[in-house]
Amino acid sequence: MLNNLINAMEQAIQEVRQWPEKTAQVFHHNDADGLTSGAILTRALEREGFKVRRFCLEKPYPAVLKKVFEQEGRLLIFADFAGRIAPMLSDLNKGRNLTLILDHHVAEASTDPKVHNLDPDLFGLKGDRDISASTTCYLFALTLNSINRDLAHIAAVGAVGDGFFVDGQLVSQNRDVAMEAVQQGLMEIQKHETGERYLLTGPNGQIPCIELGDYLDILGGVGYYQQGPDMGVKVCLEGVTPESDRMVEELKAVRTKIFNEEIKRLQTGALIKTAHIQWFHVEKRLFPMGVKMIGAFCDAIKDTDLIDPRKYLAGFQIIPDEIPGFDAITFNEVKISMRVSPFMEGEIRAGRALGLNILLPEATNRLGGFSDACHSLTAATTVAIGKEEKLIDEMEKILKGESYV
Ligand SMILES: [Mn+2]
Repeated sequence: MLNNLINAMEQAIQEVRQWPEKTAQVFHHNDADGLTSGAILTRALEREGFKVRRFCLEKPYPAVLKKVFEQEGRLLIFADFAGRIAPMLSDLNKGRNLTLILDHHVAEASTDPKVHNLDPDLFGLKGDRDISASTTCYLFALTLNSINRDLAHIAAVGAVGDGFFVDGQLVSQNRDVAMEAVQQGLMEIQKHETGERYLLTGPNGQIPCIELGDYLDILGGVGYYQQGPDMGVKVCLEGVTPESDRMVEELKAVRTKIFNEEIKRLQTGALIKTAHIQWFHVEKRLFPMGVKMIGAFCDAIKDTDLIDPRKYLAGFQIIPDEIPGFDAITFNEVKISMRVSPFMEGEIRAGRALGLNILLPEATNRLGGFSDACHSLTAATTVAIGKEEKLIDEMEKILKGESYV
């Protein structure tokens, strides 16, 4: 399993070394796992003499991918997304660019030999348990050159950031990177009653990985349109600085203000309820925070008495027509994020309610929308502006057809 993945990485690396283009374009996600992935790839590729152009994306939007694949002869690397859409990337690429996918979400095989899907999911590993994107990127970096072993602690931060623990601790490849960092004296693992705590050890003392993960999430998510991801990658490679601390504090204040305003709206009638779903629309009011923040806002309210614990929760947000690093892009799309209460979580886990990973992509497909990474308890997709109510209707239709609802 792991051997097959490493073999596939070796093959891809051989092609990378033979490829004439010596600038790597790295497209990575903006959460802690994605930022650590971007940092690991940047450092590892630069060490091999590549010039790295990094682009942080909140999602691999088709409109963005179309632009990316207008190029030819390039070296393109996708990290922490795109595993599932390898067939689509293959269709866009048509053998023209050497493309690598280092994701860990549920994946589909590529159909273009020049698109290497190195998603561990295709090799029998579980991306929501064994291996994060950061650990996948670390394995890639290590396969590239063993000098990159010193990046293990960055991979561990990403793994903790994605929050895939078994009995309170990292497992499999994710745990291996943490143990590697411990051996290098860069990490300490503390046992406690419910599992393990992972502490990064730096020149200025220790930071729990979980805290650093939140810190990176704020830079990448809240600060997405304000160079937060650049600062996040810098923090991964060079550590926390007073400058990054200041940025995080400012971003937190922005988030609190915007969230409080939205909560006020929901308290005064902005939450719409259907048979199984409760939903709201924030239009463009979360800007300049990134569109990941609609999911974060759902998370912030899903356990509160603002919402009905027996219904699915959905929030819509208009996607801004800009992506840092790209020319203007017209999306004309809304993002929907869905979450569930602790009660609904129990129902889904017990198989008595439909998981979001089935419900939302199915309804989105029917409206010609785009699904990327959907999990059973958290999910997000995009549809054209104006189709919001139709999407809710489609989900209701699906739920009414399910015998257990
Ligand atoms: Mn991830």
